[in-house]
Amino acid sequence: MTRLHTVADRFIVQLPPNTTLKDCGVQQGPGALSTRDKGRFVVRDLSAADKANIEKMGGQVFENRPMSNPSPAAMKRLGAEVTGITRKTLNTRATHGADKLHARGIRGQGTDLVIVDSGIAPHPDYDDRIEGFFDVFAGTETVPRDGQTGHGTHVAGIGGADGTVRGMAPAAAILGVRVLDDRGRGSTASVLSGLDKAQEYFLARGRPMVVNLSLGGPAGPVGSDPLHEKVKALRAAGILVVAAAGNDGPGAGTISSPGNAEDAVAVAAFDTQGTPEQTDDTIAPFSSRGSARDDGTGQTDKPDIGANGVEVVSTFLDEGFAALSGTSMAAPAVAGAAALLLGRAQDLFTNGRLRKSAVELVRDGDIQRILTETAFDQTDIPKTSEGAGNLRVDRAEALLVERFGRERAPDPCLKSAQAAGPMTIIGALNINLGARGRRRSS
Ligand SMILES: [Ca+2]
Ligand SMILES: [Ca+2]
Repeated sequence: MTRLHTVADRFIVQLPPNTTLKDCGVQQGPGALSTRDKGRFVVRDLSAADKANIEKMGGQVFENRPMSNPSPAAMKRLGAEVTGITRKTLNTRATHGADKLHARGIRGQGTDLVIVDSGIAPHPDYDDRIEGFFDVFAGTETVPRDGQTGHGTHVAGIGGADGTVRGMAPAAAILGVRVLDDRGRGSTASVLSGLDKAQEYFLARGRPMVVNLSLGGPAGPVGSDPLHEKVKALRAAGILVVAAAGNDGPGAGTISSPGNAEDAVAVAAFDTQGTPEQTDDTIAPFSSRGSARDDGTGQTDKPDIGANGVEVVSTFLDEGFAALSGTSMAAPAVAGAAALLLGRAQDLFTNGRLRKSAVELVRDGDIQRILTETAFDQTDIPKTSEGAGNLRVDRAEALLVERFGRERAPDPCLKSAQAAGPMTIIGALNINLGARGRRRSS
């Protein structure tokens, strides 16, 4: 087993184009943790001389920082049974307008929702829709599982459960990528490996994709964070990345990485106050805040948007349920909403009724703009707390169609040429694992 979560004495190297470690005078040896270099990132031990050589050749050396789910102290587990819990945020779907889209058959079908987290425990509310599960520590596909925290299981349910709990995108395929260990610990390197895997899934499956990152670590200066570049690369490929803002509020400048990445959609946590209207919602005190002044950490325009993040009921370990609080719970509401929009967009596009494909809408920043422009903005809550405001996916869908819809189908020849464009299937992975495989064989 590799030890990607171990951060001491490990470095992340970004090599210059067409350059190997050997070219930089660094010998491959037992210190190499990963030769994964799709993003030209390599993780390994380095001596001071190695570092100097790499930098001399035009490469960059970054620290491998600890990453985890936002502080569990700000998350409350209220119970393992959904029955008997009359939680105020059972209505996450309704308050964000997802119910209206579900009623019209817009349920995220045809999209992939990737939960990059502590794992996903099998659960009857989404079991048969986990279409892939990769463990970066094992370096391989495995059966779906979660660590002791149950964190990823809870996050997955908010995004895509369809049972006792119904998530935002109940028909999206769920892909699990485990980047935090049994105790919820990971590193920049494990998250980078997880994002590499998401990109592999994207290329293999050729479907619109949203990646949810309900995790983070301390934010450093923008140029010192390889996660920022990785997120940018995913966006450029047409993959939307949604990240928790962090649970380090209410102080200013507390957005964590990778939520502070320019190309990530950073999500703040709202408290619904137990009512379906968003007019009385407040920002949770723990929700990380951006900063009004540019401090070099990319926090001036963060967070981007907010969603329910207090006492959110979702799936949990042992096929149970729990109510948890955190920006970790708000992020998958936005990720699921994005899956609804992307599924809708791709459906309209393939029928010649939309001018852009789902991938183009992500790549060009349109999905993010549509989500933020339609968010419910409370004038008395500052942008550094709520970003553009509270998620309203029903209004976002309307704006999507208004802005990019077309009256008539285009010339069929042109349409097929466009459809063959940006999403090309270049390979296939063995991705049918776990419950899906079991069900098929039973
Ligand atoms: Ca409310
Ligand atoms: Ca506001």
